[in-house]
Amino acid sequence: MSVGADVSVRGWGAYFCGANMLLMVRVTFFPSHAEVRWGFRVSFEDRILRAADKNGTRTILALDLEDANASRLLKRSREVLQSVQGLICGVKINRQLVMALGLRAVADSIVKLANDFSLPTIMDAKLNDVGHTNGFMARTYFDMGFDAVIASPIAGWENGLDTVFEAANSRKRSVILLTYMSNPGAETFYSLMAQQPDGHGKPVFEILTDLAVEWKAQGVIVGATQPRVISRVRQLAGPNLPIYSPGVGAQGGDPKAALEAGSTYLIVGRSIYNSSDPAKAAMEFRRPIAT
Ligand code: FNU
Repeated sequence: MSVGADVSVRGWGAYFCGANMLLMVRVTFFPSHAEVRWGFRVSFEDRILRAADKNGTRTILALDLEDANASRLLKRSREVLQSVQGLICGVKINRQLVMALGLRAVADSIVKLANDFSLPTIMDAKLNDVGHTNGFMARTYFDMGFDAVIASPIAGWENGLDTVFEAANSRKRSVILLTYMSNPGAETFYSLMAQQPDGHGKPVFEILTDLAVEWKAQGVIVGATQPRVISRVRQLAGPNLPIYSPGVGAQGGDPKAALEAGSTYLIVGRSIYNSSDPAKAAMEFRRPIAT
């Protein structure tokens, strides 16, 4: 029996299974063979779990370096990624790199490099617009190779995030929803009590957690600065929904407290890339799961 994996074309791929069977499989553009197993795309959840197991870590690198000189920025970003690649389980890109380098350059350099290290990538787009604009952005990020996008549930479903989930589901990619941000000011809105039809109040973040479950999001963002909120979201969402927690280190959150409260992954930027020894800093974030 021979099985083929077509990793570089858009269209239909033909796979021979056994003597006479010809299996036609729809394939889209895969920027790296690291994302493909037997002709099928490996899901974001599986890729990040594998990297977490292999590297013994739950740290996602937020690669947000800033530099007015684009070639120096690209070089330094690649060096940081290279130096910590065996100590992280994913890479999150934000506007710092995309605005300075352009999306295509980020895809061709950083996303590709992450794929070469078998690390999945998240675009921190915080999508929060009407449907056709959200859909365009989600499709573009996915087609540039990102495995997951971050979106804000405040836009609602109909003609809001429906297009983001459509784009993700049809490409086997993932959507992570903001549920409680890590900055101190987040409390103003995310903790607000919203009146329910039965007259009782419910904090906004609990409503957003319920929406993440209802919409089958592949994860939620809850700031590491809020361990009590993390516990509550874990309680409401059950054991399987991944909780991604930014806000450790530079923003004051404690990695151990966040993981003990129920976070699945930590998102860490400045504490790693601003360190004089990024690998040593990334190693420190492995400590809470080793003990
Ligand atoms: P570091 N980020 C955040 N808090 O910090 N996406 C949130 O609630 C959130 C985020 C991002 O502080 C932030 O933009 F939803 O240097 C940055 O990219 O460790 C990263 O997480 C944290 O970076």
